[in-house]
Amino acid sequence: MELLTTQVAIIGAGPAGLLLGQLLYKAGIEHIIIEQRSAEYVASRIRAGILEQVSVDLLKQAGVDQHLKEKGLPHSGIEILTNGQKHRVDLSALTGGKQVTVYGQTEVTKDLMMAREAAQLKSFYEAQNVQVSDFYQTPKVHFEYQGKSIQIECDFIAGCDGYHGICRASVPQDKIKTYEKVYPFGWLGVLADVPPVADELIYVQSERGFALCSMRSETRSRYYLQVPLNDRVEDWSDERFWEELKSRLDAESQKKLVTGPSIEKSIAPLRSFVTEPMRFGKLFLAGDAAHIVPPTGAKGLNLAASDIAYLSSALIEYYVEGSDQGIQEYSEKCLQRVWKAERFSWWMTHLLHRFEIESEFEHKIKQAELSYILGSTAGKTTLAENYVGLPIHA
Ligand code: RFL
Ligand code: PHB
Repeated sequence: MELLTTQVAIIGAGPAGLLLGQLLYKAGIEHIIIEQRSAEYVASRIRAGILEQVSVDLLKQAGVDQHLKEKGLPHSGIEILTNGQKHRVDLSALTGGKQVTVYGQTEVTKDLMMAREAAQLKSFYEAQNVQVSDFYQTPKVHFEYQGKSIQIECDFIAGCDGYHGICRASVPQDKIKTYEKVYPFGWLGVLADVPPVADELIYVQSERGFALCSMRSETRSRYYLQVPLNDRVEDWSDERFWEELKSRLDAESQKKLVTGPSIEKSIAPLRSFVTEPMRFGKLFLAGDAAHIVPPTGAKGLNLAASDIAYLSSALIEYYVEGSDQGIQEYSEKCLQRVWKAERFSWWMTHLLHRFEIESEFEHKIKQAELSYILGSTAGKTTLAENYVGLPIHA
């Protein structure tokens, strides 16, 4: 068995793990990343598309904002379509000038991977049987790599291994509490090289269900449809997808919609999930390993980034200033922000989707709520404030 030592072992090379690695490297803290999939697989996953300013700032701090500055599309508003009418939520005007940036998670991941390669930082991709142990005393990570058995001894383990990872699963049952809500539908996502239907994102509430018109660039669109949970991708030809999307849009957007062959199509179930606490001795959970939000509020990737903001500064404080205050406070600080993003994501999901089980009364109340929100500056402000992202050190 090969024995290695490092300061921080990071499990998972998604955006959370890669961003943490880059911030630690910048601060001169030694770390190793262990990832179970191949680099190509990780780089090709199509997921989130909206970055809050907090996430953009963090990527800048990590020194990986070159492409983001060139290719990211700043957006100062979103549209909400209900009852065949579009209503603009002017994010900037309602939040004192804040905006969001359209920049795909795939690009964030690639930028971070390139920076990592340039700095020749140590990563093990395609690691098998990854296990973490002894994290209340002397943390260790074990795995197999290219037929060899490897053990890493470290000061801390960062569990950035997503919802299905092994870090959360390694915590003793009596030390962890989880909260969960599963929604009775999924999102069918399509990526296509066609110009977006509008300059801004359109969140669609319709009698046929939710839809979202998003984008990756001026020539690449990302569209989503609310679909029943048991639908399969094979049930949805491109033709059926475009027809259904069109039927949920307003007359102007129907005319403007440009269709074309899909280059990716997938169905994701919607879930709300929170783990408490987020630190177990010297094991930290961050990102999807600790919490999941339904994508309606565009918060998943941004929450992963804010966890990493807290975790990187806690570790820097520990190694550079010799203080463990940030480590002690990590879980509480993260969870305060996590629960607010959970609430917002749940609320947006509830407000904009069609629930088969809701009564006619509940449906009417929901329409009234949406109508109130969109007709009131106070209502729109609460939406805008949450959408652009709550402050990180509040
Ligand atoms: P990730 O991106 O899941 O990365 C975790 C990494 O850990 C690896 N891993 C392991 N490595 C070693 N050993 C093990 N035992 C391991 N088990 C797992 C995995 O291979 C992976 O590389 O988590 P991270 O870094 O916390 O980042 C979070 C974001 O990816 C996530 O919040 C968002 O993508 C959520 N999400 C979306 N968010 C949005 O804001 N908008 C979206 O449109 C959106 N679409 C999505 C999504 C998440 C999806 N998932 C998780 C199914 C669509 C999908 C399909
Ligand atoms: C996306 O572009 O993938 C996207 C945008 C906004 C959301 C969810 C997904 O709320």
